[in-house]
Amino acid sequence: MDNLEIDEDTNHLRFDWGTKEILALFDMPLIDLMWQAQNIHRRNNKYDVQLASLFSVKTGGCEEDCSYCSQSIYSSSQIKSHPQYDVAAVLERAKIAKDEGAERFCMGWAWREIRDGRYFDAMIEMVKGVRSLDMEACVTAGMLTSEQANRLADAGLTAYNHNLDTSPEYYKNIISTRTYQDRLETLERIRKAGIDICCGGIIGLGESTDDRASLLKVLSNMNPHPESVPINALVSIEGTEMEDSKEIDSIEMIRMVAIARILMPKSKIRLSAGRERLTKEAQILCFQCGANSIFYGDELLTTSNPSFEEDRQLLNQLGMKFNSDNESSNETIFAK
Ligand code: SAM
Ligand code: DTB
Ligand code: SF4
Repeated sequence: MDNLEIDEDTNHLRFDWGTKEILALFDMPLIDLMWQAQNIHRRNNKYDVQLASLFSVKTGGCEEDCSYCSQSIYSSSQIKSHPQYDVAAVLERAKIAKDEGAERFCMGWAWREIRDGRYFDAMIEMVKGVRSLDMEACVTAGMLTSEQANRLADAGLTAYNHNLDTSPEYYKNIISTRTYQDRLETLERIRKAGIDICCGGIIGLGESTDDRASLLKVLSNMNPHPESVPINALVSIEGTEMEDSKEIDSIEMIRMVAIARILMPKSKIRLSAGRERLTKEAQILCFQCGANSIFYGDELLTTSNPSFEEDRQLLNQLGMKFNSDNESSNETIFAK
């Protein structure tokens, strides 16, 4: 890919995608759609993949009622809940993730919102510690105030993950303890503080194609686009309201990734939850038409993910570089 010309001109990025146009993409024959997405991907990005490691700093006991989530107090899922880990334990995990080859360390808290005090102070120390390991730091911990966003920015936080999950229209069917507007307001505070936005959604919640198009419209009408866009497939967890949901077909994941790539040419599109259910071939098609980031590590928050070894083997087979800013370390890690 060394001779690849990356398009530095961002003026062509669009922030006015309309629902009809997006629905037309959903109606396109898959092969044509993939061709279009691949072209856009090639013009705008190197063919590499960002490895992001995820660690649950505080698990369970969340006051929100997200119907897919095992960490909600409204679910009866049998998970290993634990209070917030201390700073040293989290940084030890970050170091392991770095040694395994991760570029970004994402930390999750099962909170409706961050409260000020010793837990928030510890979060700030974790962010500083991860940054001093020369890794990108991402936090996901629910709603936050402008002051908190500014403190996180001062600590060097790279990105804040705050998903919209689904369309504004379908949202109330999934969550009743907060509104879409609450979510948008937190996203605005993150942006104003100068922190990158990581914002995406879930497919497989029983939503329609219109809902998927509507979610992608909200994301692609943000200016600037979210720097990263996680696309999750529902992992139906026993004890949640969604435990009996039907698994999505991998083709729906490929289509969602391809359309996200067309609408947001330069964002990192992250293949997130549900990747364990995708065959190698389905993942390859996702990479081909635009996915350029994965969660890397044996666990997500309360569910499993492909192992480091499996992912290393897959990336090796594909000859795919990872962590573009850190190319010199690739060979060492690939050789393991
Ligand atoms: N509490 C914070 C929040 O909701 O923003 C942070 C953690 S929360 C678990 C992060 C995201 O993970 C959710 O917004 C949702 O998109 C995704 N997620 C949670 N459970 C999932 C599941 N069972 N399947 C797929 N995605 C899931
Ligand atoms: C995101 O979009 N997906 C990740 C991360 N951001 C925090 C979380 C996936 C959670 C999957 C279900 C679980 O492990 O509990
Ligand atoms: Fe809480 Fe986040 Fe789970 Fe919703 S998705 S219940 S906010 S941890």
